[in-house]
Amino acid sequence: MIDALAALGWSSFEADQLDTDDAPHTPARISSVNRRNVAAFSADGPLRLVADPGVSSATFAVGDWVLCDIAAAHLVRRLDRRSLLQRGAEHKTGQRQLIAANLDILFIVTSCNADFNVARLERYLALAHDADIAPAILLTKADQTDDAAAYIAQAQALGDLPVLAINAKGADVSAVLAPWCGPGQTVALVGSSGVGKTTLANALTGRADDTQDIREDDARGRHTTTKRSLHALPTGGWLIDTPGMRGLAVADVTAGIDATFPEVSALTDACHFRDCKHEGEPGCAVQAAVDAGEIDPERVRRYRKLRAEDAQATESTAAAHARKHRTAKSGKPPGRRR
Ligand SMILES: Nc1nc2c(ncn2[C@@H]2O[C@H](COP(=O)(O)OP(=O)(O)OP(=O)(O)O)[C@@H](O)[C@H]2O)c(=O)[nH]1
Ligand SMILES: [Mg+2]
Repeated sequence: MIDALAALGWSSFEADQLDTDDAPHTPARISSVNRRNVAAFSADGPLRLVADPGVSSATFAVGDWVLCDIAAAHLVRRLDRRSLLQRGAEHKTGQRQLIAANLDILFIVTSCNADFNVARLERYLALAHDADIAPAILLTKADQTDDAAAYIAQAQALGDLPVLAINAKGADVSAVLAPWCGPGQTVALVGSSGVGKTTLANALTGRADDTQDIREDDARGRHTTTKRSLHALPTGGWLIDTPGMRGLAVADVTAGIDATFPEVSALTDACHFRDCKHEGEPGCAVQAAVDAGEIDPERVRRYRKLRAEDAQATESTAAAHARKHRTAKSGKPPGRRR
């Protein structure tokens, strides 16, 4: 039983959360989240589980560990997460969107074509760093460019992390990615639609999930994958495929942004003003480093932009929470005004 759970990625982190009341319940790992139920794997195989009424499916993420009552197909409770990848709310609902839980590695996928965008990669890196998930950048479609080296160099400039240029349809892809896919490891593929996430997932899992050609004119994908899903890898790890993401808002990931731009964030303590925005204030250490040619002004510009967006989103999330709290206290249904 323990071995079968370990094969699902169960570790002492989860085991330590169990107490005697949990004895009748079975651990399971969520493999997909549906509107009314969740699919999961227990040590004995796949299950469908329903949570208590009033507990929204949106509070669960693919990769979550839960305890369940198998006979009743009931999801009893979720265990704490080792890590959680989430992105900022797109419609100012104050609710962040859960992407995947209990990840060890984040494969940030982009292609050696018009999809490649340094600012977007930095957003993914900020989310990964904030969640303490080790990122790696996969540059697909290396077989369709004469200049993979230029893409590799730009990606490698983003930090000390693995950068791999690959042909997702090539025969050697599983062997190249095997070091990140071993027993106990959970890895997720994220990136825009059409970059080859499912092509990679199929190569790694041996499945044959749908993939689709991208548009010729702008290299954009067609949003083929519509659900996040967890799959076993023959190498002993677990892989989460995700739908292509359009927007990637940041919210409440200040530490992640600082970790993504270490050469900039390391200087900010030396600025004269504690709340320096690095926009030309006197005594700004960041500006001084730019003037001395020590750091890249474009990186500073993108750092400032992300920090500003993060601060604004964090503020509006806090305001939305406060509103909800007030509504709950007053007993009035949300959204109704008299
Ligand atoms: N030549 C080549 N084609 C690739 C490579 N990776 C993916 N493709 C092709 O790109 C297209 C899109 O691949 P998908 O795997 O569907 O992309 P996706 O990222 O899963 O897209 P969504 O599900 O929409 O998010 C398919 O036609 C793939 O065959 C690659 O490395 N080289
Ligand atoms: Mg896909």
